[in-house]
Amino acid sequence: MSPTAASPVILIGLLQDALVKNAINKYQVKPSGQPGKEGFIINSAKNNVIIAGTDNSGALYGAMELAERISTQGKLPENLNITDKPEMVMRGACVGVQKPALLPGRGTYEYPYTPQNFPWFYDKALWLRYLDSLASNRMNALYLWNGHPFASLVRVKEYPYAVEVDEATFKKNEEIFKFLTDEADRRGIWVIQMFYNIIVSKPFAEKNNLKTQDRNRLIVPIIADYTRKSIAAFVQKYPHVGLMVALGEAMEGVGQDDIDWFTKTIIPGVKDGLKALGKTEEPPIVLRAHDTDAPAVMKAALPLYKNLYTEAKFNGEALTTYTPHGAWADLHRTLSRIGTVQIENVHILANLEPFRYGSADFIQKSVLAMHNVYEANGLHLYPQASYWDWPYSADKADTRLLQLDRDWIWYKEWSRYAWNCHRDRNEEVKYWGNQLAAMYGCTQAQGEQILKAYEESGEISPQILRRVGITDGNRQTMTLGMLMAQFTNPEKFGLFSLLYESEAPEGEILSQYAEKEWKHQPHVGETPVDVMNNIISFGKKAVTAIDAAAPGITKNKAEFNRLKNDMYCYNAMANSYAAKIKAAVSIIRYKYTDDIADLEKAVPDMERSIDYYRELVKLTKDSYLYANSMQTRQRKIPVPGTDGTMKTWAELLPVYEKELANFKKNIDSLKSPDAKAKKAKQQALTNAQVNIAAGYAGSYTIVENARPFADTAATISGFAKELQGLKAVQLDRAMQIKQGTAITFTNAQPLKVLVGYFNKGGFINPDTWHYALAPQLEIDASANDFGQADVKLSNGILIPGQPSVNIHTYSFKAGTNTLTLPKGIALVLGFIPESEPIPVYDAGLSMTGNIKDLRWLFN
Ligand code: ADA
Repeated sequence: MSPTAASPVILIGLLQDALVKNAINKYQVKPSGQPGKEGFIINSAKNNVIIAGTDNSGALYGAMELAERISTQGKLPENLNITDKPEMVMRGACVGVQKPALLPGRGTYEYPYTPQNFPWFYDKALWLRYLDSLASNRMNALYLWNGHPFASLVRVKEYPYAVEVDEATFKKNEEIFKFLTDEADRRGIWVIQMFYNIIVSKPFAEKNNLKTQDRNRLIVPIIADYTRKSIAAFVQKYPHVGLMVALGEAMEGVGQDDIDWFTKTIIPGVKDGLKALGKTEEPPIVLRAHDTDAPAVMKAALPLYKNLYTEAKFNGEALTTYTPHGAWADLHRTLSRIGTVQIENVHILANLEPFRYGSADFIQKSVLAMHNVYEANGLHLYPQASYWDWPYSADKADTRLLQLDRDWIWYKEWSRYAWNCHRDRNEEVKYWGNQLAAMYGCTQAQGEQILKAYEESGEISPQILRRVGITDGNRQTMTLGMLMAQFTNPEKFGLFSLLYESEAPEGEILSQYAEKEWKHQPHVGETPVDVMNNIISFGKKAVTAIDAAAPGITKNKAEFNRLKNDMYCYNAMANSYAAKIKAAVSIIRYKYTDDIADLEKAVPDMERSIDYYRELVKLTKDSYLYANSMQTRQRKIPVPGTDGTMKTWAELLPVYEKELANFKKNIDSLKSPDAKAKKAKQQALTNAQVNIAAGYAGSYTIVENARPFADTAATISGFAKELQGLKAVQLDRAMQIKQGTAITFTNAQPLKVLVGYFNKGGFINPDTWHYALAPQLEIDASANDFGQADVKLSNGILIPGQPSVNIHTYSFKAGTNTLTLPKGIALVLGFIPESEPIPVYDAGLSMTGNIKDLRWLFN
């Protein structure tokens, strides 16, 4: 062939194809290596090109690689000799078939697949765009998340009534599901349907007089039978769809039931489906490590089923660090070492919502940590923001923006590093600079400035959350700010210690920092004051970089302006947080000094923090619809977000203004001699009228030496005065450990039940499993259904030899009700009228002493 020959021939095939083999021989092509699964070679053969994949996906990726090179170079590159394959074997993204708010009369995650609920689900053109973008990022999995998809997709002969969509919708669902799985398959993408246990459909629940979900439910035979048959029907209908299982949440906490449910219901369901089809090829099952003892479940399951994967959250429901360690890292490694593939779930990004995020540096380091620290080999990526509002972003625009477009760089960065994270950093700066220059029609240098803006701003939210945040969970929306009480007494807001122990570099939280300062001890690792200084500098640099790029923008100007506005938002947020951290350091110092001057010193910093917050209000009020996409009662921090409220900065501003006004007022009151030490008068709570159904161990009145358990000699040695004389329920400790607690009662008026939980420490500490786990929204989305999530009276009762006790309240309407508590010991301390306020404070009854509670200063 001569160089002047007509168009070059590009041969695309599989390595084992005869045509490919012949061409390789004929042109004496010597590939530079052996591509593995999903890999490919690209070689020049004279002026023709051979692309050979190990498999179909490899051939597809090889063709895409060549196309990209042609488009960057503007011509067919010469002398190609490329061998490539992905590092991570599973590279997937997820879409939530879920909504920002609950449907009327339904619980969390209960969203039937219908055109009313999810118009976008039936939009084929949108699916094709999304699948194309996944394929162009060489992603090979698409996860659909839903509580109970089966009643929208399959009909089970024995339970026809369980289907919860009408006939026309059922047909539509069949059609679109088939379309989606076929189209995904054509692009080398494997669809995986996720579901939670043990949720059942509404009609199924009503017919069988059950709840659709119940956190404290043990395995119920009819639900097991229905679930097994639903899974079998699903596998029969869609043998090429994988399943992803969350054993946690709507089932009694970690324990044997989880193992049984997986090995006696789910796996047999899949096998039944295969048997009915006469197939032996096992579809993959991904086991989530969420709210379950995944290593124990895997141990029991592997002898029964081979095609298993595990999955756990990378940094909880946030992005906080690329240096994870501690118990959470141990869990990931334990799962990886089972020998199956461990997939890293970049779950909801509760601290990034809603601003744009695109730090290639942070993301590359995170993927490196997935391999090196967690020993994992898969990625499961959530949308960058607005997960609950798919496909839309939170931007205010005449036509809503699609996440797919807005967050292109998020998907592209993660998938590029999932394919290969061992890339040279300098080259990466050039690569992304080039991508951004192409996107915005600017110079390479300006493209690199945009990358810089992303990378500087990309440190801000991770650092804030991991140093001063309350939780890695989506009950906190970090970009909306935090109350000062949450800085000074985070333990009163359900401080989630795993965030600090595993999902942050080694360092100190505010209280540790203050203690060390007071005792003149050296600091260890990253301190809140370091972060305070860092974020100010990151914010400034991000704004400078984006401003430097601005004059050169010739394409996608509207989007550039939104990105620029986000950089200004990051800067204002960083400054607002920094000033508040500074104020918090002085206020916490007051715990040691009792010197009002320390409080007064904090006032100007709090004022500055609010000034920056006002700026944030201005920057966001015309650009964002909301900060957080989960707009249910699960949202708790900075303030509860019930019924879609408290989701914008403008709504939060008066809260922060009020807290400052209260602070000033309380400083004044501290200064006036008669008001000093003014304490809320302690009044005993009133017993509500209630009839408790028979069958409980008995009742007792809260007095000193009362016995809370019928089967032990333990006695109460101290209690908050408010509890004096309350009629409590005496419980059977052994039964509580074995079965959990369920108390049925009838009340003519609405009431609250006082429940005491022992402070057992982190939820992954197996030494304390005999204590019931207090409500925890990180692993139980229903944990505030009765208003029980917050601690009301901390350290409220003392039983020698036991950990201190935090008292929560559960609200019930008039009628016959059942209080159900998880397995393990807990106290039921009485019933009070719903209208009676319960003081929220720390009674200090603990063996380890009181942590000074400063919350009152801001009320
Ligand atoms: C928590 C979180 C939920 C969901 C869940 C999960 O309960 O609040 O929104 O993300 O975890 O499935 O991991």
